[in-house]
Amino acid sequence: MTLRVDLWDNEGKTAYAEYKDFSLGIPQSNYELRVGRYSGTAGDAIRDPSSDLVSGPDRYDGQNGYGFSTSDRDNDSCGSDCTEIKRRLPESRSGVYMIHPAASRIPFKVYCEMGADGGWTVIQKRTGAAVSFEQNWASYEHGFGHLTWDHWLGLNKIRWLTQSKRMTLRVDLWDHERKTAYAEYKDFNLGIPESHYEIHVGRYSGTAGDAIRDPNPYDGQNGLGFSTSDRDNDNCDLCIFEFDIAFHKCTDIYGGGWWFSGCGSANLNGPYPHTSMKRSPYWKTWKGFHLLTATRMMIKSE
Ligand SMILES: [Ca+2]
Repeated sequence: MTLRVDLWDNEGKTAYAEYKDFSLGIPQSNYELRVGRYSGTAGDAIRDPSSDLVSGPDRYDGQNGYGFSTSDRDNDSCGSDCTEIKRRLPESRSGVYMIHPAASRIPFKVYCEMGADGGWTVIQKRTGAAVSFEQNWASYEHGFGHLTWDHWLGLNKIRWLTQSKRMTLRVDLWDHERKTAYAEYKDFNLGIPESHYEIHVGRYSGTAGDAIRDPNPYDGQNGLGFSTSDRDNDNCDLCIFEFDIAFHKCTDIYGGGWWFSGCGSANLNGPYPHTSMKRSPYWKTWKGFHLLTATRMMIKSE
């Protein structure tokens, strides 16, 4: 079937949109909408190819593939986080979704990792050097990168998410031999902007080691504020690197932006490639300072 949509405005002007291969899904899929190739004069509203930029417009307007909703049957993709969307719509697949946490004034887009254990909201992902994580405070606060691959969601959005619900943080790590390890923390949340979004994590479980809550005060990072090259909130006043290089800002040696102490057992936002003067992404309790080739941080509500 071809679908034709005719529209008239209050000046009698008209426009149309035509879609090839129009069909509806089975009732159990809530009659989800499927359309193919577009032509017309009204624009392709149903398949709106909105970008996957983290810092792009805060909207996701595509409707292709969605079920039908009425006031008494909510099948839209909006939830307060990925966990809620997955619970409500168990068939949901991994991808970009619009969410609206209670603490946030506006809805925004996130990447949802939909697994057998529920829906996870991705807050950080790295697979290579294409997206630079050498960014300033404003970028780390509002987010950067591409939702469908490498990105940082943004301290303000992570805070809204953790303010609204009790969250578990999961950190996934990969090394150059494609070995993998993980760390999970209960009760993950970020403090207010005035506290520089200080990180708080609870009980640890996993295989990568508890790098964030290292008992050594120079290595432990729990309770510390976030630092970037232009905002020094770390616990390093005079630190020594490899016996002879003195520095007072952790980002000078470790790069990126992180909840540095002095400077700490983890930083997943360090620069690639490995040959640079700065340290690459590391999780000391798993691989020491050896380069991690890929990392992902994501959160799930209880
Ligand atoms: Ca410092």
